[in-house]
Amino acid sequence: MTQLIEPHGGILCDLLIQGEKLNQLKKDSLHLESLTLNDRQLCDIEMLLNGSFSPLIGFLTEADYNSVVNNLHLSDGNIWPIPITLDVNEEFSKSITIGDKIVLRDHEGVAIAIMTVSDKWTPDKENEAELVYGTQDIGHPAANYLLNQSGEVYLGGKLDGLELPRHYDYKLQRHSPAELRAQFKKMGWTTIVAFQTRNPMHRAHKELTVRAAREIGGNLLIHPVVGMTKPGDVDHYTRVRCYKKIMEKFPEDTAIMSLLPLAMRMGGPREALWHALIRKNYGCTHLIVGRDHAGPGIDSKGNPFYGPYDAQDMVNKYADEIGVEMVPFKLMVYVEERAEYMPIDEVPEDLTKLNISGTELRRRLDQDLDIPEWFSYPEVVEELRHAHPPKDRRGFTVFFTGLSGSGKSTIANALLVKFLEHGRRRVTLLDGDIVRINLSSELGFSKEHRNLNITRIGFVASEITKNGGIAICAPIAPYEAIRKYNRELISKVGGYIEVHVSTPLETCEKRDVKGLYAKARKGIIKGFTGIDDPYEKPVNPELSIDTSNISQEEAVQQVLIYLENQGFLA
Ligand code: PPS
Repeated sequence: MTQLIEPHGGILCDLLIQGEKLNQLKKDSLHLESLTLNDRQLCDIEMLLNGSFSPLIGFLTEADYNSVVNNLHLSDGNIWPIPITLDVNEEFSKSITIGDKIVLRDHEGVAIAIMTVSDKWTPDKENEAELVYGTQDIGHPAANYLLNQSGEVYLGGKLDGLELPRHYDYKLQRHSPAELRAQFKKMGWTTIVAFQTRNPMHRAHKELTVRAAREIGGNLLIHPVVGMTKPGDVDHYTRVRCYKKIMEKFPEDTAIMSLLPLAMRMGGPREALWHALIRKNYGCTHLIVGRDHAGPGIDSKGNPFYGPYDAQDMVNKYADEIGVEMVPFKLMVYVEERAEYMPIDEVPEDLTKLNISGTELRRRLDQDLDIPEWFSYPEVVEELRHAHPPKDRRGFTVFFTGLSGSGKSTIANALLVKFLEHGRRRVTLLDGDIVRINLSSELGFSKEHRNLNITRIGFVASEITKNGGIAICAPIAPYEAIRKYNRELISKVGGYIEVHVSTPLETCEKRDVKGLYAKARKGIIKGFTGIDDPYEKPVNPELSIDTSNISQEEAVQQVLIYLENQGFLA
């Protein structure tokens, strides 16, 4: 490890090994036990290796972990609020003995670092969730990771970096702390305020960052997180395109942008402190801390996880130790009569304050409504409209489920024809029979095979939906759990409409178009849905259609009316 000591920013660790030693370590790594890091661990290791997490020199040891969780400090007394731990499953942990070296790899198998394991322990995760995030509610992304996704055992130890995780996007906008410090030095910047963000920036953000820079008489670092943010956030590609447009609005040579590969925890007060330490490592002297900084919103009971100013209070409390000053964020509002932005607390009573919330912005994008120029720049809005087209141009899946002979395929085919007639949308039909020929020809009708069949349909439908198309699916899909899995997968990328074709078994059996019910009754076909294999009724379908007494046209009409009412059709 090398250490760089600069006038501000303090000690910077660089864990990347160079020269002959690197070649030797790469050779050694071939014979070591390997661990493939998950997305969050990859973000963490990049921040460790490039010095963003200085003074850490590896994943926390047990003593440091306990000290961080309980006291917000490492065992040597340095302030550090968030546990940076390497969680592994029990089986892997059993193959590791203290003193072992293991090689940590990315998803493609590239060796990123060698870790010398000095500690191995089973953490009390509930305690960690309570003390670090103040909650065990799994609506909190970090508590959820901790309690539901992370491995049972933590490994601690120092790292020898072989190479940084690779990025292929926005390479010129990514900097290590040392690179950014060097850049500041080259430009002669000595007082720098960082703006942390995980959202697109609009005029209010530009005004507030310019004010912050003016207040401290310094320059500005726009420092967006492009590692992991809150699930459901605008993707980082879209955000970076927006940030690039915003950067053109700052007075020349006053502000730069750099992308931060941090995996946020949404940890409110502790996270704000962490953000400050990270920015110090990047050579900043100040950090803007807003209302509810890094807050994850509300818990499952509808209460906010943190108070609006808890983060500011926490940064204030440790102001002497962190080496970075806070610039408290004032909510900026547009004052109509003055045609300018002002901090909300400075606006005279009789003037009109305007603001557009995130929810309202999404509604306007959904419905292709006006987004006023006082709120955002047309170039930024154009990027957002491109990434978030109005609902009637977004992809969606109509997922029919029901017994054999219930009429799913008939309605699905008729719906397909309606879209083709209209001719403005790309549409794919994934009927049960079509899928069983083309995607799932080797599968039978055991529970395992049916679930595999349905997840394949869900995967294809999610890809179609993600790319703005319409997927119409019509398998029996008899089990609720797997339907739920598909719903969650597809809802992340577009619309999802489950249609239960609820025609009763007696009617389906009477129809017996393929003669399969008769065979099932005689025991010639085994495990037939509705006869000797269950059909679990959908718990909360968007629509239920019983085709016993209605025509095919009427059934399709019901689906089209629903889609129209929900804004899916132009
Ligand atoms: S599943 O359960 O969703 O994977 O089924 P799916 O892919 O939709 O396939 C259902 C069609 O296969 C025929 N078939 C059976 N259905 C149910 N149970 C058993 N054991 C079975 N064996 C064959 C049946 O014709 C179904 O077609 P549809 O179009 O639904 O009538």
